[in-house]
Amino acid sequence: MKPVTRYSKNPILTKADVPYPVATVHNAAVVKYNEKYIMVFRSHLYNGRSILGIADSENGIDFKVREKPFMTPDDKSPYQEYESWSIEDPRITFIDGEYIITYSAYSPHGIRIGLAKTRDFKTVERFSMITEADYRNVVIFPEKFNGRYARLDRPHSEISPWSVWISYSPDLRYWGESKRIMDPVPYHWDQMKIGPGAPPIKTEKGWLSIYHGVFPTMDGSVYRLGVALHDLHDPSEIIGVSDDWILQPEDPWEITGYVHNVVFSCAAIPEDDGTVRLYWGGADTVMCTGTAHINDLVEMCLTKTRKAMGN
Ligand code: BMA
Repeated sequence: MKPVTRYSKNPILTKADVPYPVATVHNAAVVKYNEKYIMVFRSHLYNGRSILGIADSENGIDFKVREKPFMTPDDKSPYQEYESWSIEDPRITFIDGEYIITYSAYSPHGIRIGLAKTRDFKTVERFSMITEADYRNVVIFPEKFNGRYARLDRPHSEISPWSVWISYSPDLRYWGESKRIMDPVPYHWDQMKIGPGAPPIKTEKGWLSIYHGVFPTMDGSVYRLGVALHDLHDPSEIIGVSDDWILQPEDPWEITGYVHNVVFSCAAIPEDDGTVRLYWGGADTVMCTGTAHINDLVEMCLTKTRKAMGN
């Protein structure tokens, strides 16, 4: 069984749909806003650096890109210094009446995570840089735990494996009580590094987290997607991780592109019918979508399970 059914007319968004010059459209955040869908997507400019565009959709599949980019590297202190190269890979969580956007900020000082807020997707305000260098893949849970926000992220390190960590915050600005909670597994599809993908989805059996895993081959790295289930009350506890991936590069636009053999997700939207609509970038070049049954993904975590650490 393939847990994810690809949309038959993928890719759903490409550079041809963007009314200003870009080389790619990929790694997008998608959220529901006023019963519609909004996509905030990454694009490479022709100088190789990335900005964030924005697109609207009635059905989550057909998106219309707005005339102007949504976010570009800031030209004001204190953000300018840390975003001067690029802003990339947004994730969006709706919590406390606001849409919280986290994104990777690239500069000569490394990769930090910026946090910005919007209520209407017309204006957006930067709130804080929430990590030092070098982090990526920050996703914020859509609920608080004992009054505190929680996030998953993935620090880089020369020493330990590139694992998933959790941290907490009273105010979205100051983060702490950081703890490593999930490791890559040697000689498995995600042995080289793992990183949070979409903000976690609440299910009856736990928080479902879609993450990416990377395997090094003689032909470069292969990016796939997997699933993990976190305890509903204590998200630092992982109930189970599916030993099998849920999606790997198979379509031509996932196998070939700017970076070949990549499916990379920053968004998944639970729908009322028990499915989840997944979004992923194909080969760092185009945006794709597909659906899965939430119960199937949860079952994979519970029955094809492996431990989150110590394998
Ligand atoms: C990661 C990030 C992602 C990208 C992926 C595959 O390290 O840079 O933005 O999609 O590599 O190139």
